Parts: sequence; structure tokens; C-alpha cells
Amino acid sequence: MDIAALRAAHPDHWMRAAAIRTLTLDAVAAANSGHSGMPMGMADVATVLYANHLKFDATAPDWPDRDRFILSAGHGSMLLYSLLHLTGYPEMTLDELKNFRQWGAITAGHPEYGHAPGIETTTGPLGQGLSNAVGFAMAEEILRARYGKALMDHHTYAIAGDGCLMEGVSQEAITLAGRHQLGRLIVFWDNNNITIDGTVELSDRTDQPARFRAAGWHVQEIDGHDPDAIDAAIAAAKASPLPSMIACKTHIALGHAAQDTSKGHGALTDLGQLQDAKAAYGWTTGPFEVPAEIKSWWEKVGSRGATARAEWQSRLDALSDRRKAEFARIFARDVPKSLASRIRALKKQIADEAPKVATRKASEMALEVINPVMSETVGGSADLTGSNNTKTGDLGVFDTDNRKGRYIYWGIREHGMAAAMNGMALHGGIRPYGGTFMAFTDYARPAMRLAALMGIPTVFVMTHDSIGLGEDGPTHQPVEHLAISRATPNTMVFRPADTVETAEAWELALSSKSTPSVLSLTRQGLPTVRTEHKTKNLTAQGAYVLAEATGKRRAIILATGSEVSIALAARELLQDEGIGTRVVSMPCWDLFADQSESYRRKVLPAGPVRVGVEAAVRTGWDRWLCGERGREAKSGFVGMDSFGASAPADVLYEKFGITAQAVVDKVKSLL
Ligand SMILES: Cc1ncc(C[n+]2csc(CCOP(=O)(O)OP(=O)(O)O)c2C)c(N)n1
Repeated sequence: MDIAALRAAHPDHWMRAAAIRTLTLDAVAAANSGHSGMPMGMADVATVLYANHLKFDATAPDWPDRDRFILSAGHGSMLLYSLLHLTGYPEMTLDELKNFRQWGAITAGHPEYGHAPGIETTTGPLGQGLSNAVGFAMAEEILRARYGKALMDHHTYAIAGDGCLMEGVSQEAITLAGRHQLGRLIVFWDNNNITIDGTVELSDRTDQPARFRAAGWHVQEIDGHDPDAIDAAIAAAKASPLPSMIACKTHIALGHAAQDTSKGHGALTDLGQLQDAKAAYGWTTGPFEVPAEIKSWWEKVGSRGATARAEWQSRLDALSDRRKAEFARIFARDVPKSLASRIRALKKQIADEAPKVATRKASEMALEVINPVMSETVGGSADLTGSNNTKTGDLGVFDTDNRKGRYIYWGIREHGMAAAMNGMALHGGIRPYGGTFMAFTDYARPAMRLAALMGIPTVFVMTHDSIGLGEDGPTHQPVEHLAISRATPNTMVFRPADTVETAEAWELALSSKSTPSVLSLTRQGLPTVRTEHKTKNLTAQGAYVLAEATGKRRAIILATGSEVSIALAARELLQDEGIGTRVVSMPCWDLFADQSESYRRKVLPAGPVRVGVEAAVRTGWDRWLCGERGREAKSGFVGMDSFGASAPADVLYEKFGITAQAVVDKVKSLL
């Protein structure tokens, strides 16, 4: 690559982009770790995008109508940090760049949502950002349909590398975007032909432009170092009604000795080579020094959107008070005041009628009262709508001719669904929930983990949550999935026992602003166990005494979901034999763990035998059985220690020994 020719062709542009390249080199050298090559390769694209197209205001990073910029190739984090610093985001100081990847710095190894304004999503696990971007673009479409162009009229830009496009989730994301003609989504492919192990050729020969075209995208192929070509391509992409992919032919680690090699992917810390690269760029200032005229040019880019933002603000101010309040509420993730009373009314009705229903159906009953009062919910399912019970009557289906539709047919794309839901939640103004079979948590898991890490309240509706699903067999019967979700920090796992607990779980999931929820719901019908109406949300305590022992309390049975009614039946049998037995329903371990020590002691006092009942593996249960004043010698567990099998549900419960009699026997063996 002839650096001198590139410099000579566009001297001003060159030095502006060189600021990104040199800050990257300096920060990676200071940290002695990181990824230099990607930011150095994509600096030209980023410079043109920010300078000429991206609608943003560095002083108002949360402006709801800003364009979103997503660095899906998150290892190139210094590209984003350099841009945020150069354009004048106040938090992204030079010191933060100097402390790249250090303890307490906002410049983490990979961009982390919440660490600094301007980071729209956490990226690093390749493919996630691209898939989030699809959700961002869907959210924009939905909100534009609802509020009009005056308030919602922006683009979602993403940079994806070879790695993002190789990851399977990218196929789910790309085909979704194509199907829904998300014309406001513009993806730059950093086409540098290099990954860590060597050239892309080692592992892939996909014709990427053809792949995107086949999925219904507008595709262009350009020289990613030519600012005029970049600018024209972005303009053409914006004009297209289809999602756009711009294949940018670039050189990784441009201008460095490691250019075009896999060595260029990682940390380029050799000081001699670093100096040579800077010399080739015509960069004469010291480490972390950006010449004043270049910095001030970038700051003008950062404030260019201020006028548009002020105009937007006056349009927002002109709305009726009611609509303004609604807009503010949905972006603040506040629930409407009417939610609590609606949930209470449903609970009362259920307590009175005591129906026998599957909790997946109970979830639908809860959604029937929630969706009409929460215009921001967007539901969906990965091709299991009728099984997940996620669609309520009033939602309408999101489509090219119905952008107001609040239900999304995600197709058989659990991972893409989960990642796009995260994108919607991150965009703001939308509360996404989506369903699949709980066993396919595995297919959605990378995005579920990131929802937890980012602290966003995506709701994962996981039905068919045990052997209780019956005949579909062990491929579909989760046994370890509750444990995996519970092991994930900042995740609320709800396993409600009946319709009342399900309604309470939904209220909690939607009231959370920064924690995702997993709803573990049954296929099979369950009796109502909460037949005495309580206005208070008992699920909020995580666990509570559902049935008290009569006489001296000698045993406590702890159960969740479908096994709570088994625990109650076991209690009857034990009480008949004069063994005082308490039943504790534990719909959400995480919330119980957050309760005061005195409350936990009240629910789980020292002394009685403890038996846990759950049609899943024991992992995690010992905290409640042996910990919390329990004793190993006096605790037991009735559940699964193998995969399930294909047979009717009642046969499976019998064969795997999850019955009231088995619980009774376990209790008695421990007395
Ligand atoms: C899901 C996932 N797998 C593996 C990695 C480790 N990883 C980081 S970058 C990278 C290579 C990516 O290649 P490419 O996208 O071409 O980036 P470039 O070499 O152009 O910087 C790999 C394997 C990761 N971050 N995420």
C-alpha cells in the first residue's frame, strides 16, 4: 500500500484519520496489550462516517434520535474510544485513553455498555454487535411508525469484521434484516482478509456480497481507504430502502510493518515499528499528542449535531403533555401506574377461580393485561408462538407494511432473536420479550449472558421447562438450564408455581430497569396454589411460606414451579402422619438471596429437615438445603440427575421419581 499516495490524495482527511491510528498505537503500546490493526484499517471509514453522516451530539449522548454507531468488531475498541475522545465526549478524556485496559478505566479491553456515554452496546463476542444492530433498527422502525419522523428518524451503523460474518449468529441477523427491509441499517464490512490464525482463506471462502444480496440487502464494494468512495457509498446506502452492506476493502494495520498480516491484528507494541508507522503517516507529535487544529476539527464534528438536536427538542416539547409524558416514560423504562392494579386484579380473579392452567398459558393471561397498558412491549417467538403463548390479541405483527406491529415472528433464530431483543432494549423506548423452548436457552445463551453483563431488562420467555413437557423427549427437556441461568450474575430466573406467581413474575420482570429475566414456564397444566388473594407481590421476596406446618415443624419442603403442587401433596401426606411440614415456594432464588437475613431466617429457620423438589439437576440447591442454617445430614433433594426420556409427562414423573410419595420418603429418611 502506497501510504504516500494516500496522504497526497486527501491530505486533510489523512491527518484526521491518522489521529485515530496514532491514538490506537499509543494506547495499545501503553497497555502493552490490545488490538491495533482493526482501528488502523477502518480509520478512514470511521472518519468519513462521523464527519459527514453520523447524527450525534457529543454533549448529549442519550439523545433518543441520534444515529447509533455499533462496533461489532469489539476488539477494535480503540477505534471507538479514539472517536469519542476526539469528538469531545466529556467522559472520554485523554487520561482514559492512556489508561486503556487498566483497572477502573472506562476504556475496557472491549467496549462495555454503561462504562462511557457513546458506547451503545457491549461487543467483543463476535457477531453480537451486528445482531444487536438489527434490533436497534427494528426499534427505530417501530418508534418512527408510532411517533413519526419528527421524533424518530435515524440510522443504525455497524462495523463488522470477518469474524462477525463467520459467526453463525450473523446469518440469523442478516436474514432477519433482509426479510424486514431494515433500510436504516448500514453495515460496513471490514474486508481485510485477516483473522488471528492467518488469512480468511484458511477457513472460509464465502462470497460475502453474494450472501448479503441473497438475503435481500443492498450491497456495494469499495476501497475502504478512499474517502470519496466511502462518502458516496454511505449516501447511496442511506438512499436505499433495503439494509445496506458496504464491503470496505481495507488493509489491517495500515502503514505498519505488520500491515496485511495476522500479526497486525493484535498488539503492535514494538516502539521502532511504531515510530516508523507514525513517520509514514507524517505524524510528528509525541505519544497521545493530537495537533490542536486536528483536535478542534474533530470537536466541530462532535458538536455538528447540536442544532438538529435543539430542533428535535422543540418538536418534542410541542407534543401534547400526555404524549410527551409517554415518550419520557418509555425511554426511562418506567412502568405505567396502571400496571400494578391490573396485575392485582388478575391475581384476585385467579385466586377466586383457582383454574388449572399451564404457566405458559398463565403468562399469556398476564400479557393480555400488560400489553394494552404498556405500549412499549414488543413480543415474539422463535417459531413457537402457539407453544410459548407470547402473542396477545392487540399486538399486531411487525412487517414491512405494518411497522406499528408489536409482535415479531423471529423464525427459527433463537440466538438472533435474543441478540436483536438486546438491541431493542438498548435502543430505548421498547421492552422486548421473546420465547422459545427452555432447552434452547443454549441457542440464545451468548446474548442472554450479554444482557446480564450490560444490565438491560430483556425478558426471555422459556416454556416447556422440564420433563413435564413429555413426549418430545430428552432433546427438548431441559434439566441443566435453570442452573445455567441461575449461575449467571445479574439475571432473575423466575419459576412460578401457578398463574398468580406468573403474573407477579411478569410485574417484576417489567419493573426491572437493569436486570434481564428468564421466565421458566410449564407446558403442562398446574393447579392454582395461591388460592388466598394477597395484594402484595410475594414473588418479590423470592421465596415465601406457602403452607405452614401444623403442629411442631419438623420438615421444610422447598419447591419451585410445577413441583410446588407436588410439595403440597407431600405435605398433606406427612401431616396425616403427624409430621409437621412447611412448604416454601421459591419462584426466584436471586430475589430471595437479596432479602434480609432476618426474613431468610424466618422462611428457612435452623432445625427442620429440608428437602428440595425441582424437576432439574441439583446444582445450586445446596445453598438453600445445606447453607442458610441447613445441615447436609438433614437435607435431601428430589429431582433429576440424568437427561429425561420420551413418554407422557405423568409417566416420566413417576419413572424419574419426582412424586409426592418420593418426597415423603425422603423427608422420613432424614428425620
Ligand atoms: C465469539 C468469539 N470468538 C472468538 C473471539 C476471539 N477473537 C477476537 S478477534 C478474532 C479474529 C477476528 O477476525 P476479524 O474479524 O477479521 O478481525 P481483524 O483480524 O480484522 O481485526 C477472534 C477469533 C471473539 N472475540 N469472539
